[in-house]
Amino acid sequence: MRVIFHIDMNAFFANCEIAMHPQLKGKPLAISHDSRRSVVSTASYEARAFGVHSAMPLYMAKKACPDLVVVEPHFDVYRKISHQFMDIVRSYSPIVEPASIDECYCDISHMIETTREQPYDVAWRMQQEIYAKTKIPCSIGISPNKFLAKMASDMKKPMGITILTRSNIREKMWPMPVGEMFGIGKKTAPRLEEAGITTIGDVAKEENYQTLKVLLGKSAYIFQQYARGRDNAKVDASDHDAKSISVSNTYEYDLTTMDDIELNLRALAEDVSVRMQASGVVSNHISVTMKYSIEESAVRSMTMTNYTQNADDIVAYAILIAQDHYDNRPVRLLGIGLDHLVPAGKVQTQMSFYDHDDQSDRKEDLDPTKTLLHAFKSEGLPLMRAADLLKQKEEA
Ligand code: TTP
Ligand code: MG
Ligand code: MG
Repeated sequence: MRVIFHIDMNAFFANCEIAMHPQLKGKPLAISHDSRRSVVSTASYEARAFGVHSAMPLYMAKKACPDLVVVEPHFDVYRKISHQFMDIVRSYSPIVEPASIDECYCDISHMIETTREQPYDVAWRMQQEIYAKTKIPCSIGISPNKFLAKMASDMKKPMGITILTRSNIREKMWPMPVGEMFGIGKKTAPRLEEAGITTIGDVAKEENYQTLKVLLGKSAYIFQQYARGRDNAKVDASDHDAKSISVSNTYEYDLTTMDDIELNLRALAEDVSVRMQASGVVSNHISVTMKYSIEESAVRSMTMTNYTQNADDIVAYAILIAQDHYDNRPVRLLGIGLDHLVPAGKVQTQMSFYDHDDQSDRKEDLDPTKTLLHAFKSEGLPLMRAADLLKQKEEA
């Protein structure tokens, strides 16, 4: 039987800030721009006790928690800690698949076979080592497959370790609301509930496959398999065959300022970059999705001047596209996609625009879009407005 871990850092951005500034420990924190219309990226568990959570408008968070301490995000720090975290996990088993900036899957089957150590003991050691070296607590799910491991890591936080297998899913997973099933979106959950499928157990036990098919479409079969504790997907760190990688986030509250859109694009760019690095791929073609309502969304794409997997480059282009496209309507979903993926070794990637600068003088709050525009100029490239680039490059 396989042994898969899913490891997810607890309140990641908030705990990174605490690691940098220990005086913040124990305080109710929200990581966000401190402007009236901003949206919270994440909250410390002290702030969550007041109901503050990711994607909540900051003014509501402040109302819920008057002593809230608002901290500006520092993505450079998060990225560094993310790398450190993944390297620690890789020292246990090389089969590691980063899933976002703060989480990864790790297949430790081989290690368990050779050392005969109990999976729980390995998880405990790993968690202690991650905490000792990064100062960030994490939770670990231990399961025979990726889906159950992902569900398990979310069950006990912070510093939780949860074993979830087909022999205990009845007690541990089936009673959970269907909306907490990984992969079920915020719009799908209410539709399932209306049809009487309110728990994960209901998905597992539904005998009328057509009912699920109507609600979940092509994914009905796979979701029922998941709910029954079955998932054959491999932990795969080097998916060279993928043609594209994309990430998106649906926001509970619409994003209403360019500042917030930029902040959230940055978070998405970090995630997509982590995944591209893990797969060893680069791309020169980026798209940004902005969704305004159920019916209305726009996807705009452009070709980048070089192949990259670098988060700063990706976010710079994403912002360029978004700035050009944004027309002040509230945005409910943002997505970034990279396609034309090729193995990193196959193309000559230019240095990141940022590598032109001496890293030691680099300011953390460097504006990526300005840097990109500067790079266009300094490389002698014609400086075009994003609109013009879009007209040229946009795909039919
Ligand atoms: P998560 O792992 O979803 O959340 P978390 O680590 O803050 O909390 P938990 O302990 O429940 O795992 O996301 C990782 C980071 O990604 C999070 O710290 C901030 C960022 N993020 C956003 O910027 N916007 C969002 O809407 C979410 C969900 C996360
Ligand atoms: Mg997390
Ligand atoms: Mg996570």
